[in-house]
Amino acid sequence: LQKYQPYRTAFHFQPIKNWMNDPNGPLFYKGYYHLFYQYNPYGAVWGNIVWGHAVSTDLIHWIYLPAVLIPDQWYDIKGIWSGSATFLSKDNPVLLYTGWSNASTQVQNMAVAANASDPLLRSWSKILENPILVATAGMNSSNFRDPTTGWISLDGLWRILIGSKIDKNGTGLALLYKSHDFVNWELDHPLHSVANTGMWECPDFYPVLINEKKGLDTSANGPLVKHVLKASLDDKKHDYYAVGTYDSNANIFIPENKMIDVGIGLRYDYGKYYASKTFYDDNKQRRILWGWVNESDNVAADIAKGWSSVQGLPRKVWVDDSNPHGIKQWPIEEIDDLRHAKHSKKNLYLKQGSIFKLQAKRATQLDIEVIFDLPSHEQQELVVNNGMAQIEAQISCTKVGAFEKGVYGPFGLYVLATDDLQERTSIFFYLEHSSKGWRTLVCSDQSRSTLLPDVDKTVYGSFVPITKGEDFLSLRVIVDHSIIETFAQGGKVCITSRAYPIRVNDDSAHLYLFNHGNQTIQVQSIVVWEMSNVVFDSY
Ligand code: DQQ
Repeated sequence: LQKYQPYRTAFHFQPIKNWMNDPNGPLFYKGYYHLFYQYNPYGAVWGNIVWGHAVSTDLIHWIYLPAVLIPDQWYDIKGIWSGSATFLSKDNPVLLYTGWSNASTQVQNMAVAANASDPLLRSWSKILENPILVATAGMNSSNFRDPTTGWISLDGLWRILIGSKIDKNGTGLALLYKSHDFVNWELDHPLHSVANTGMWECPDFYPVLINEKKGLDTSANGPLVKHVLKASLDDKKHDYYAVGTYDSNANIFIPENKMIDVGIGLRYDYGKYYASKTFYDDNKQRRILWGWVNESDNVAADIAKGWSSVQGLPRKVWVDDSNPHGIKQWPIEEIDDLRHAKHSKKNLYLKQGSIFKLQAKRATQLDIEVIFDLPSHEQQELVVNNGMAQIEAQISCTKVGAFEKGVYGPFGLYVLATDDLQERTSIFFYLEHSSKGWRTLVCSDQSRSTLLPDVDKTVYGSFVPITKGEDFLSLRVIVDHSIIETFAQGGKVCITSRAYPIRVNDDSAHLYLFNHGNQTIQVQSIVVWEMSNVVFDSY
């Protein structure tokens, strides 16, 4: 391992070393949050996958525990792939996972807590009936994986989803299975499918309350409830979701808007964020989302530094009507406990071309909240964020980031910046004029984030829905060495990015506000907190 590790994070979850990918089976049990994750014990690249394990009482301070599931049976000898946790009863958590078998097929297996009185759930037993679910005639056993958390439907039977693809036309789908005992499963029907979306990995399906931040247990349904269906698109490596209605009598899911269905509509995150999974946190009655954030450097760099990937900060998710057909996401409140030194400013005016340096001692670890006046009160176009709009947003952000100056913007923040701005990652708003009014973009521009050549510097971005009555634009940006998580407009749009500056260290990193647009931009307020380091323990 490299001694000098500037890109390791201070408060994001990552193992001590080696490769990590999808979060698996998150749950809360007897006072502890559990995180399992796809892990390679032998290196910093994907392979030899087991379920790594860590526990925490606050979702921030983690204790590393030994892996819980390792390949030792014919049905999972090539790898313990992704899956989920379900409580069959209060003291009876079980895990479902995909095994990569000796014949290279994907089969579903179950493990039960071997000692339910252990709050750390260190030991799990694979059941004798495994594999409990295999691909049947007409299905492709290479596209059959990632079981969800189970829920109980109106008929009293357990239901789960498994991600799949129908080969001929690349239709991605979530297969619905039913069971009376969680061991014997029968195919019900595909819950949902969308043409040309390819393999659906890691499906997730959960209820949300309309206009309430409170979360719900996975089996909940009723008149005030909507459901979110998420799929991770293998072809695009993005997590797409749709909000809709789940009829738990007929067991069908109807998306609110067919134009922005799963795989062709909204994304959890417009940067790097994949194979995510939610769980219901009984402790604080909220639904929490975990997502995998991979590296943007290269394999050789990962091997040299000895690790690859981090998990995004856990996010609370809910729906609200100011975000048509969408959800909102916000870092869990526990993150706020890491804030210490605070610097704030009010009523700044950013003239055309201005760059304003903000005070922050260690600008490699920051939590920033900034509110701008909405610069134009002319009509805002409510963009339908379908695939086309996403391509347009990406193109506009790339152009603006590189050279374009507009009327309103680009304006925003330079993070992880050197004092000569040779290295900087910019998170900005830009208002683009359209025939229907202004369209507001939020972008994360990595093109100058590092002087290193061999890094993916793709610019990310999305349109932001600005609803009537909103007269501000807001950003929360959390910086942690090599990861930047952006939450725009109260969590309506999220962008996660990675940066590997070589001239920025804890003493030399800077933070700036900037405005390159023609019009002056008013900053109503900006608050910058320096963030503490989290020390992880091993058991
Ligand atoms: N990762 C797992 C699979 C899943 C994929 C293997 C998504 O189960 O489909 O590591 O990243």
